[in-house]
Amino acid sequence: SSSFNWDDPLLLDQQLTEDERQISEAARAYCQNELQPRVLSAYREERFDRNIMSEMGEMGLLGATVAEEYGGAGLNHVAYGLIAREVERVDSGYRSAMSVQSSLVMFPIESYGSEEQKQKFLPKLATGEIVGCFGLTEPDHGSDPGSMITRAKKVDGGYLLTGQKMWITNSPIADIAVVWAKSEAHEGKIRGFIVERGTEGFSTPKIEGKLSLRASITGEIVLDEAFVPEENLLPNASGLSGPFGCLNKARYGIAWGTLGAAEFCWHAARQYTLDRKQFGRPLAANQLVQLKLANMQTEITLGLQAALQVGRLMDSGNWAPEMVSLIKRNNCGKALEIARIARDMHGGNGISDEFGVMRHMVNLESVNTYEGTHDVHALILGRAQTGLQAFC
Ligand code: TGC
Ligand code: FAD
Repeated sequence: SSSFNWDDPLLLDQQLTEDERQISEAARAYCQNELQPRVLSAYREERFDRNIMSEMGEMGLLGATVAEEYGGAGLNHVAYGLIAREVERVDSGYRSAMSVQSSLVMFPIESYGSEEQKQKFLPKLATGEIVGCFGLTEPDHGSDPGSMITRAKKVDGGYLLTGQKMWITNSPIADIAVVWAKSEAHEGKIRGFIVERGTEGFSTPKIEGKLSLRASITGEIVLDEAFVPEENLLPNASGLSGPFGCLNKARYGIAWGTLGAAEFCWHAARQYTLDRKQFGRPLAANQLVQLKLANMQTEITLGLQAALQVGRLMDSGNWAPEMVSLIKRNNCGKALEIARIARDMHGGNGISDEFGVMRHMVNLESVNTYEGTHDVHALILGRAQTGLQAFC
């Protein structure tokens, strides 16, 4: 028998390849050395530091799974997940910025784009020289994006886009936006358009006053007859499967990322209750406290194994979107619960931003909502096992 690692009970580390382990360690070093020291003030000031995109690009953390010929890192899905876990260990907002660039902007251009689009945009997105965003959600159409009203009207040489997108990560600083709209010239089907900054009729007002993901920048996309040339239409995506194809990748990354946040909260709660004495002994000596720590350890360990398994299945091409719904839903929900309990275990100190647990807790509220809410993923799983559609 071998000894028990309290912080890696089922030996996840040993299930990784040497390359995966090295990528994870390099990502952790960057995140702990460069991101962790900045997050407190960024969060207080509700500010996203644009340099982070260039730094991540330099580290090879953007477009991890994108082919090397387009500037990506050509890594597997497990490596991408490990990166998300390290970034979100610091803050879900930083992971959001990374996810959107990698899974929601680079992935669709690589998968659905023309050769010219790939060559024009991917290398610059990979280095962080340009930033992208993904516009699917609208003010009146969130869980039900199929009912979107944003329209593309065919004109000479391209399309005029009109509509509004809401709650768009990175939109105020984005150089390009992948916007999903119903195209009249394509039988009203949803198509993807690359809208470039500087386009007349395209603006991206910032959303202020967020109590969650304050170190990430979020905005709207307003399209008022914004002209998109024909060459910026994504040729190889038609219908909702286009945006959902991207969401599968991003949701998968979130399943790993949220457990990075949960690990931070668990480790913080363990250390805090070991250090803090009440009634003459460490809080960690109490049965109720140990029960909470054991629950955290169990949920995180199981969730990581599930994420690893889905990653391996993605890498072997043997996966289904419902698997991603299962781990996105479970891991977000469990991480949120763990963060809430860690906050409680810190007592009064838990509400101070200096301890980080409440920041993670309120961040995870957003993560539990975006990319398909916790309940929407339950309905996807319910449909998959009953054959009955419960959305409407
Ligand atoms: P439904 O009838 O289920 O499907 C319509 C078409 O889409 C296809 N499809 C998928 N394709 C690939 N992967 C998936 N996961 C897919 N799910 C569905 C499906 O095969 C069908 O294709 P076709 O060719 O037959 O037409 O569509 P529905 O309208 O009934 O959908 C219901 C529901 C609830 C499943 C769906 O609308 C949903 O998932 N809603 C959640 C919306 C969502 O996730 N929005 C995310 C916005 S982006 C974001 O939040 C980014 S945050 C990023 C960050 O900061 O990190
Ligand atoms: P609604 O769909 O109105 O849902 C409200 C509540 O109703 C939820 O609890 C939901 O579970 C429940 N509900 C909905 N339908 C049903 C049903 N049929 N049965 C039972 N319950 C139901 N979108 C993008 O396109 N790009 C981005 O980059 C992006 N970034 C985001 C960043 C942040 C910080 C946030 C908060 C959101 C972001 N989103 C983005 C939007 C996000 O994807 C949506 O908020 C999410 O899909 C939910 O949509 P909604 O907010 O309209 O909620």
